[in-house]
Amino acid sequence: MSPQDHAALPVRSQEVARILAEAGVSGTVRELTESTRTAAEAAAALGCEVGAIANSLVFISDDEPVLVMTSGRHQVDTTALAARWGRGPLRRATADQVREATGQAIGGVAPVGHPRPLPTVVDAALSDYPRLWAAGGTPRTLFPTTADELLRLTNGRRLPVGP
Ligand code: 5CA
Repeated sequence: MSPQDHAALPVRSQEVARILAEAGVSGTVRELTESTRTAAEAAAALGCEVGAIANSLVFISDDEPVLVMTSGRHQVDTTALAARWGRGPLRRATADQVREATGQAIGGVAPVGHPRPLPTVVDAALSDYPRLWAAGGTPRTLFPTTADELLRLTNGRRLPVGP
């Protein structure tokens, strides 16, 4: 995607696209006409399995925001994940906390592009899919990626997060 194409994206997504390009990621951020605010909507818009949608879920743990890249096929078992991760309890962030931690709105939170890097887990279930889609900074933008790429981009840890 050329810089001109980036300029056509919403400003939050331009920042995500810039970081992906800098990291040598080949997949580009695209804006859909349909809402991709939830995993189900994103999967329907793309015609992919809901499990291949990588949701960027923000939790508060030990008084700091953390990111859990979660397959759309299941929910996070917060008790089990906190134990595996060696952290205090995980509580779902409020909309305001999500905005503060990421600079992005719920439904469009990307794995990157945040004011400060967040401690991150990448759901082991995401490794079941050869191609994933993650949000690109707004509720209508997505980019194609893989579990290994998400681990690299976020400096994250691969852990099971589901029940
Ligand atoms: N664009 C899609 C697919 S990539 C997406 O961003 N999905 S998501 O799961 O990462 O973002 C929606 C999530 O935001 C929901 O799963 C829900 O966990 C969370 N959410 C929705 N409303 C609120 C709220 N009021 N406070 C905190 N979290 C919320």
